[in-house]
Order: sequence, then structure tokens, then C-alpha cells
Amino acid sequence: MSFHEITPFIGAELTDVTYEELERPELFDQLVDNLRRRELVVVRGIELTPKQQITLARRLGKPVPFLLKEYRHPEFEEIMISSNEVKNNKPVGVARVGNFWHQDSSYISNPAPYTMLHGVNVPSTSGHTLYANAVDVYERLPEDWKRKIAGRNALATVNKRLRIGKEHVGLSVAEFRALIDIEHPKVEHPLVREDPFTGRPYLYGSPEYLDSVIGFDANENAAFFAVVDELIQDPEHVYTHRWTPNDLVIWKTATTYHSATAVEPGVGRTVHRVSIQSGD
Ligand SMILES: O=C(O)CCC(=O)C(=O)O
Ligand SMILES: [Fe+2]
Repeated sequence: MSFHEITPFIGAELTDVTYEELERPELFDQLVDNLRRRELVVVRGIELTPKQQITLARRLGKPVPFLLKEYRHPEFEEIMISSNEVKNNKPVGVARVGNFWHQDSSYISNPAPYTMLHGVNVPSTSGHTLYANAVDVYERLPEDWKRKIAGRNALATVNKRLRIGKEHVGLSVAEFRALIDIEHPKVEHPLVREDPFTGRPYLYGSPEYLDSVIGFDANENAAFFAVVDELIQDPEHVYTHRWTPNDLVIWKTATTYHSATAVEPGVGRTVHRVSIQSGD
């Protein structure tokens, strides 16, 4: 029983393992080691109850309940249900979570370091998840851009991606934007950071969650965002996770860019998501 590398640039995978086996310290330590070095770990087809998923998450840190109560699992507040399914005329969970390239919660000042998804009901022909490595993205950044961004901070924002809610009906676009800026102030992060485990530099910020690089003019920002988008989405450097039932996928939020892809019409998809803060 051992992990194998999924692609040269990201990911390690473990197959044919049960929850009881994964719980053993030797194997779980291997998982942590692979997660630290490979950014993303896939445990294929592992049956887990919500409680078992939370127990595993606790080994990595402190599971934190999702902000909006209505999308929490009815019994386990640490689990957010990410789903396009509807039961009794009610959405089972949040639909279209993360359907653009991003690093989880990078628009806040202290994002939880790990995300864990369990594939409860997953189609095989759509609804894949795409992953790229932010260390690899930084490495591939042309030298002149590395020089231009060295030592710079960027302003992150949820502005471009915030969803319009019931409470926003009647607001003009300008008023909506003004409100977001008050409720979700932009935060500043260094653009290049060092991974605490490997010491490798990585790019922190995705154009969808970036307002601007401080000190860049509009043209420089646009040019930089285009370069970064192209590097993130380079098909040679993207791992496509094609879900199989009960896959458990865990990633480091800072060093992993990812994007959910569309689910084909009429097909249900439900994953249980746990966000894991450090410490306890
Ligand atoms: O459901 C997925 O494919 C990933 C969604 C996502 O971005 C997340 O859960 O952080
Ligand atoms: Fe995400």
C-alpha cells in the first residue's frame, strides 16, 4: 500500500484502502507527507461516513463550519454540501462551487490551509476538477515577470465572483459593488510566497480573485493576469481529476490552483467539503 505520483507536477494517489487502514498512523503520516510535497492527495474510492470524514480532517487541523448555515450538513456542521441536486423542491447544497480557477479563500487574510472533498455522488463523464500547482506556475513565469513582481504585494478581492443574493435585489451594479467593498474589504498578500514545508516559492493569487498588483498600472495588471491565466491553464500542466465514487481529495489551498467544471444537464453531483484550519 503506497502512494504513487499522479503527474510530474502535482498529486499523489492511493488506491484500495479502507478507512480503518487509512486511520493507522503509518499510513496517515504518509498521506500528510505526500500532501506537503505534492500539494494534492487523492484516495480513490474510500467509503466514508460524514463522521469518519471529519475524524480524518481533524488529523490535519481544525475543521471549520461553512459561513452560511443553510448549506451545512444537517447533522455535521463541519461539512458543507456542494451539490446541484434538489430534493423536495429544496437545493441539497450549494451549486457551482469554485467553477473558475482559484486558490481557496485567497481573498481573505487567513485562509484555512487545507480543503477536503469526498465524492458522495459523482458523475464520471463531467464535473471533473482541474488542478495546477502554484509552485510550478511560479517556476514557469518568464524571468522578466519574476523580476517585475519580486517583493510586490497584490490586493485580493471576491468582488469579481461574489454571488448576488436576495438582499441585493433593487441595487444598481454600482451600489452592489460599493456594498461588497464594505462587507468584503480587499486584502493584501505578497504575490510570491514560500511554501512552509518545502521552502519552494509559489505564486499566490489568481486573476479571478485579484484586484491588482500594488504599483502596477492598468496595462501591467492586464498583461500580468493574462500571463498568469495562461500558465495556470496550460493543458500540459493541468491535472484533471475524473471522479470515481467515494474519492477523497485533499489539497493545500495556498499552493493549489483548481477549478470545478460544468456538470452535464440533468445529472446530479454531490460532494462533501471540509475546510481545515490549522491548529485546534
Ligand atoms: O467541486 C469541485 O470540483 C471543486 C470545487 C471547489 O473549488 C472547492 O470545493 O473548493
Ligand atoms: Fe475551491
